[in-house]
Amino acid sequence: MSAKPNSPVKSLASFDKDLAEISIRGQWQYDEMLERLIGGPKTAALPMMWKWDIVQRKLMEACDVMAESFTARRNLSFINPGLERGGTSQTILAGMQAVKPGEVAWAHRHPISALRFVMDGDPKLFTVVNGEVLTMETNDLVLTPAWTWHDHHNESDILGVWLDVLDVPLMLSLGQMAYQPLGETTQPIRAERHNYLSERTGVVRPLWEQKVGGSMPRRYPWKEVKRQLDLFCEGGPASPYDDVILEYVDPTTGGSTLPTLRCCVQRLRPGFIGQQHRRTASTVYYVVEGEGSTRIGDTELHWGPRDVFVVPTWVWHEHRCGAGGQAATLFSVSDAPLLEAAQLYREEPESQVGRRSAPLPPLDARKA
Ligand code: 1HN
Repeated sequence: MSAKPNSPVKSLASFDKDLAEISIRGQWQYDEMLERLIGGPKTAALPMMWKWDIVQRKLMEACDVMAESFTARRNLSFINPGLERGGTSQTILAGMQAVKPGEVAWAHRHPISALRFVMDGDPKLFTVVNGEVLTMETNDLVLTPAWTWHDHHNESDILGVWLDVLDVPLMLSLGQMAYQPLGETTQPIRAERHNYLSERTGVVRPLWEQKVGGSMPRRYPWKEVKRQLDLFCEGGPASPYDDVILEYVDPTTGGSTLPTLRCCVQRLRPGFIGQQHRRTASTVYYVVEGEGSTRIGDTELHWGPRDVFVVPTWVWHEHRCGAGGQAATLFSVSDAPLLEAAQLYREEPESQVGRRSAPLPPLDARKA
């Protein structure tokens, strides 16, 4: 006796509907998506640029429209039109914030890790982080790690402006979003500077104390960063993709500035034409100085001072220094540390991170 052919009692589509009604989905419903993702990761994020002249005009308008900053920050966030959840990339939200003289952006905290790269700074512009005053001078980097209390103060007579970079879309996708306003404008400031935790992560520390680490208030003064950047630009091989690129480090771990975000500063020296590469990390760039262009997939972006652009996940891209004979300096933030923790960080055609060994002592180098 031959086996009876399997005659379906209902169509697969109506079976799928039955399953949906009881909150179940057959794995086959992922087939189409998985097929589309061959060769991925593929992101819906688009290569995008926000030009400073346009953003500046809107920031000025925001100063009129939104008279006082109060709890809400006068922040204009850069939204990638390819992404449904918002965000500049899949994991990162970047934007620019203006604080008028005399204003305070009220104290609050959240699980979002954030950082500020100062555009128009002053010794009297500062953010208080967990009771510690972090001065915001031009091109300084200031961290507000996850769950740290922070409020911004402008006691100068200039309009304070900075780039905000936060891991908002990541926190949203992890379901970790939360918010805690302090309920007062300002948090208490530590009375004595010698009690600052951030004074324990420099080149010396109190021997009688336990080591500190983790989410710390931290400022990276531009003066120090620039000194090292200038130094490494003096010669020697750099990255064929990024030229002279330096990572901001957490001095307590030697790793990235924040658990989810890596900050870098790079200088494309005059005449630099970068090779093409791609990374699983997404990266937001801020142009500190100079001009140049970045080709991202089929999109060519010509950038100048204070422009912001985003290189999405796994898209081939290449940087070029502008033709004017001036170097270009870029500050960038990526989600690389997060991907590294999940063992998902990859680069093609090769990994440039930690590729070379540090210089040998001159005596050993002579023998090598
Ligand atoms: C935030 O808390 C700040 O603290 C700036 O200055 C921008 C964008 C989205 C969500 C929270 C700030 C922000 C933000």
